Amino acid sequence: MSDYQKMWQDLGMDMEQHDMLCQVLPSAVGDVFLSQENRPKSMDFWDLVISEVHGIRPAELIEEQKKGRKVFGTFCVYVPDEVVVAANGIVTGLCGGSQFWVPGGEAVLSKSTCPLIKASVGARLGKTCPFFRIADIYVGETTCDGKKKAYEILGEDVPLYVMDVPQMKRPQDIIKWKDEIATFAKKVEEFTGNKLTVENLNKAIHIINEKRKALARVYNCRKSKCLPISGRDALLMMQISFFDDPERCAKMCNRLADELEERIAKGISVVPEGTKRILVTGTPLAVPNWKLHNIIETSGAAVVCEEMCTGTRYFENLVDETKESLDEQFMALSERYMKTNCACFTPNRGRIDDILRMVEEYQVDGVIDCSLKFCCLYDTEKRAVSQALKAKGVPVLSLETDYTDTDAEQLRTRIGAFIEILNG
Ligand code: BJ8
Repeated sequence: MSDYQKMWQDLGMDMEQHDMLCQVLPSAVGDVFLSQENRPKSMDFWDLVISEVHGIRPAELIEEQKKGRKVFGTFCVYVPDEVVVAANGIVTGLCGGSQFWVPGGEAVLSKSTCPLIKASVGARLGKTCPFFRIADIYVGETTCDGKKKAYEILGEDVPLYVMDVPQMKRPQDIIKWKDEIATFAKKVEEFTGNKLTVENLNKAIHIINEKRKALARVYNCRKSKCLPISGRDALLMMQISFFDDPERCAKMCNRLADELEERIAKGISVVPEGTKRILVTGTPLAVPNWKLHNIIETSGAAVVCEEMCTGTRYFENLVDETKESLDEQFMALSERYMKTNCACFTPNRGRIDDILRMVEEYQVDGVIDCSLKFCCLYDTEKRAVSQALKAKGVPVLSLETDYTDTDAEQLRTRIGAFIEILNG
């Protein structure tokens, strides 16, 4: 990543610390991804992006900023990208997935905060992530308490806007979220200097829907008994989709889906017949958090689906493209986003129904429900998830982990034993 030294310096990054971070990435990419056999050729795009994750896309974002476009950094799949895209803005995900950033977050947050939040704050304060340096504004949201408080710190020296996410899904909550989207749209107009119109919002809705459809095509291929892509590769594609230009993302995912469909037709699988199929559910897996998938897939099973925000919650459900006024469009956005089943809602029966449906659709043999340490929302829902799965006779393993490697052997033992049971 040496070609980007000047860009990182200009961004005011801590070069010494950043060098240390960059040193660990190539070996992690090699170990987790490049060591796999029989990968789809179309993964070359994501291999390139991840190998220069702090270079290629940040350089593009800076070029776009020079043309006057604004970059919005987000932390949650509830923030409607469509509104930003309609105003010619750019959205980039900012959630931190590396242990490298956790101590920096711990310096200012309660230790009993989840690693995703600690890493995100550490990445900002430690000046070691270009995306945090580039974003012109951060968009937070009132999902979990940890995030709410972290935004107060994140917003100390960068513009920050927080969207107030409802806690329930009653009809009045859908209207409340619609109003919240309309208020956000005003902020986006003011910040970008561009007005939202029915036309540009419809175009943006279409762009993001096409991205969702392309991601869904890849996931549909994972439903096949002949498994054409590993869980690790699908996860990498998904993680990078949070940073990429949405139209290129759709193009690349469709290119991958073409190849996967062809593989299925030819009977090309990445795993031997009879390999146990795992659905992973729980908290999101931000880049470069590949620990769980790597352990599962190097223990003899295959991940075929993620019921996560870095998974099905990101692309399921489309926004109605037929609306003819901004008010109707905001309502259509609200209706789609409020179908996302995050554990911050009460009650959250929809997530259980999603998991049971996906077990069928993806021909799943067992479920691994994994939450990040100190995420009490997903940790508490484990009980309901496990009860519902057991009632249907689906084996389930509940786990908790963080970003360190200290529990890797213990996880490997528990996951290995679970797979052994599945193998009967
Ligand atoms: S819609 S899952 S992206 S909030 S793991 S930070 S919940 S303590 S990430 Fe999330 Fe939006 Fe929900 Fe999805 Fe808090 Fe839990 Fe940490 Fe979490």
